[in-house]
Amino acid sequence: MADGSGRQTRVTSSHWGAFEVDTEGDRIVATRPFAADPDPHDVPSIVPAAVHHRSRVARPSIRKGWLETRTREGRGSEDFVELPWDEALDIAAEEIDRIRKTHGNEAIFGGSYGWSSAGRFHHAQSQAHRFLNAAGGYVASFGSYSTGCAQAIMPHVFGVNFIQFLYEHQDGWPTIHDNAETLVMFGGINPKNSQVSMGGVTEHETAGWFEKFRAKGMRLVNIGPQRTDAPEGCEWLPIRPGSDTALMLALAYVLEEEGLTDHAFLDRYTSGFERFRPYLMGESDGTPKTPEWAAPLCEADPGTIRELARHMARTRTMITLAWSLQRGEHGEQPYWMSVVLASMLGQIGLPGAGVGYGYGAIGGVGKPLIGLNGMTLPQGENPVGRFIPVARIADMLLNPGAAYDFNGRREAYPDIRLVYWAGGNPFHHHQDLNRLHEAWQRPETIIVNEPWWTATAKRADIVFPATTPYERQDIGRSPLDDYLFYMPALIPPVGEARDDYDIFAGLSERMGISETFTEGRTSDEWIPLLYAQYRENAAGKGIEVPTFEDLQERNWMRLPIRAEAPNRTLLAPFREDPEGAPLPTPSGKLEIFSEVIDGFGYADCPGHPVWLPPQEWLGAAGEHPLHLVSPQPGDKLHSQLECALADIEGARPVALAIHPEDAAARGIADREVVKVFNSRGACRARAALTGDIRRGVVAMPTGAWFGDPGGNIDPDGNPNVLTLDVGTSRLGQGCSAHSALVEVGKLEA
Ligand SMILES: Nc1nc2c(c(=O)[nH]1)N[C@H]1C(S)=C(S)[C@@H](COP(=O)(O)OP(=O)(O)OC[C@H]3O[C@@H](n4cnc5c(=O)[nH]c(N)nc54)[C@H](O)[C@@H]3O)O[C@H]1N2
Ligand SMILES: Nc1nc2c(c(=O)[nH]1)N[C@H]1C(S)=C(S)[C@@H](COP(=O)(O)OP(=O)(O)OC[C@H]3O[C@@H](n4cnc5c(=O)[nH]c(N)nc54)[C@H](O)[C@@H]3O)O[C@H]1N2
Ligand SMILES: [Mo]
Repeated sequence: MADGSGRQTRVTSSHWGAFEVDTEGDRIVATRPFAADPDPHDVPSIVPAAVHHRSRVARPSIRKGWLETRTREGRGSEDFVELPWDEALDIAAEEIDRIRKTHGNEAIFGGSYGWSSAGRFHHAQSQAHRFLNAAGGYVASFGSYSTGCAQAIMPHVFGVNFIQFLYEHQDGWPTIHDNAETLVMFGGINPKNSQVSMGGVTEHETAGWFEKFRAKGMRLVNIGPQRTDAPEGCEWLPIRPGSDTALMLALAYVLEEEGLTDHAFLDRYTSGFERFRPYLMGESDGTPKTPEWAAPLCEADPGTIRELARHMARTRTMITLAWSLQRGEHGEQPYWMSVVLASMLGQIGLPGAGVGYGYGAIGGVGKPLIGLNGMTLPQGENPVGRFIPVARIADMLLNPGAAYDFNGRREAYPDIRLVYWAGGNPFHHHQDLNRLHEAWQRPETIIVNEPWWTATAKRADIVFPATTPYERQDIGRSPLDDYLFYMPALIPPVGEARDDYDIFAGLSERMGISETFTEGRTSDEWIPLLYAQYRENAAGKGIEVPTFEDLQERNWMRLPIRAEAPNRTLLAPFREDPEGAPLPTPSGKLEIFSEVIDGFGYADCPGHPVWLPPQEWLGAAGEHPLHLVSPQPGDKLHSQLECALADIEGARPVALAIHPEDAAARGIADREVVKVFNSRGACRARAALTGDIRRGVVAMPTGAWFGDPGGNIDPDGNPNVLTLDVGTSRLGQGCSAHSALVEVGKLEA
């Protein structure tokens, strides 16, 4: 709507939900919550300051030393030279051509991991992949930082890919509400994290469901290092991070010891319990996994463990695991063991019972919706066909040609000469950033499309300024949400920014691959075309969506796709008829023992779930005695919008939650700026004393922009200067961000 003052208000969508935006001329001036959101949050309020921030990349920029002599030296410290678009595109196209002709396309790393922005067409990572495919392919990456480890292990257990499991098996909130009596939440369920969803979540419901759970008298148990990982009013069992498998084993032991195991379920629906049981009971290794055995490992009282096991067996119980549990060393084990525990309870496949993953991790999990496909820009074929597990990037760059294991395959790391990144911030998301900084010196050329001068952009050789979603039109839609948005171009591009599509179109033209990349279309021609396909798909499912022009006019609409019944297409039919609807596993059943995994011969992930302590956890604490967890930030998405948040007086360095007794032992006062350190690095943080974190654990959110390389102290507090860069195991090779030991001390010390 326009009013007399020239101010306009429209709605747009983002990963953190829809919001109203006021513009005046070429500026965003204010934002307001979207009216239909029952639980909006204030992330959008920082958008105006971030979009017009001084840290926007104004013009195409090439690092001075690279421009002059193509030297790799100076990444992260040297100045950039601004160039006109044509010149910069000529240089970049020539360089990509040189690399692919000299070294082949397997010398190009284009995994380009990252969340980019919401909006179906201008999804930067998809654009980068389509471009690199048109150019002859690239080395890709498997899985996500979010769930890479689960994506590798869980198909062995359930037979389907993990993402499909999340959305096709897991019960919706209404089913849990109507049926579950007990919710046992490993790592909690945090409404703060469900503010966010890939592509946007419009109605934030998680907090509301917990109010209903409490009103109904459900027993809600939060198991993990922070009380605040679950809404208020939940019981809290503050176990050590990384010890969940030990606790689950002890719960399983009690079931078996007290005759509470559902053996009929195990016989009918699972395979391999007889191979697991001797381990559980200690017959194979001399160590029965009793509550007394687990007590010192997870620091939970044996009586509490026994009581919880009996209660879980007596009531309809849903076990949930945060994704964080598999972002730690041996993250495969709690995920696999949770299936064994739920199987022993015998409730898998019943409504509101069994096991589920990532409720609360992102807003869409638990929303029962009818799936609607479409609105995806085709990415073409990747002729290279090589990939690395996503979190193994530093290993790859540091060790070209070296062999590594992944999920039964033995591969060699490719020799990467050129890295192209669009829509991600590896100097936010990767572990042990000082190590990544070293690895990052190896490629000949690094090209980054970015709206802002992030730590990654600053470490590139060529930086192309990209638009933000507020500067281009798009369609906002997520398969996990029941709203549809026309996202208008609210303001013109800031500085000389261009859409990723136009950047890649410009490169394609110069490389003679324009026809493959653009197919002769501009983005304004692609968007209505993809939308029309989506509309047709929806019509096929009996769902009417407006024409593109109508949607432009309406700005947004609610889709009638709430499913009445839960989306339980996998395990409910299996429970009903295990022979007729077997699981696509080798045994057709839930695999408690996996012959396939056993056949890999991995000591760090054997044929059934086992307790394997991480190399860094409280059970191994020495010189660095505190366990650092680095959860997702509540004030933003990852490192996005950080530039403007960091401007707020007193907001940086970021808060470090620490128990008052741990603080007192170090003479640290509340709000004091401290140094957090280990042998990998050091950063500043502001101590936040709280009894809501267990002793011995400190928590620091991700997302502060990484500052100085090398031995210096990172000023704003990026926890990834401290985290451990190892794979979860040879099976999953996921990221191990949550397994890290640190010490906290006075800043001047
Ligand atoms: N220690 C620790 N580390 C972690 C985690 C943890 O739990 N602990 N979690 C991990 C997880 S789960 C994840 S998913 C990752 C997230 O890591 P990332 O997804 O890499 O983080 P973002 O900050 O979202 O990075 C997106 C980047 O894309 C840019 N961008 C946005 N829109 C556009 C666009 O239209 N075009 C272009 N070219 N760029 C755009 C943004 O400015 C930003 O720099 O972090 C991981 N890192
Ligand atoms: N506001 C906001 N929400 C987000 C994001 C964001 O950046 N901002 N990012 C989104 C993304 S990409 C993802 S993948 C999800 C991630 O969702 P999750 O993986 O669920 O989230 P985390 O915040 O990493 O961790 C949740 C909690 O797990 C606990 N924890 C850590 N290690 C352990 C352990 O070993 N055992 C137990 N029991 N608990 C442990 C920590 O106390 C932590 O607070 O969040 C999404 N939601
Ligand atoms: Mo993630």
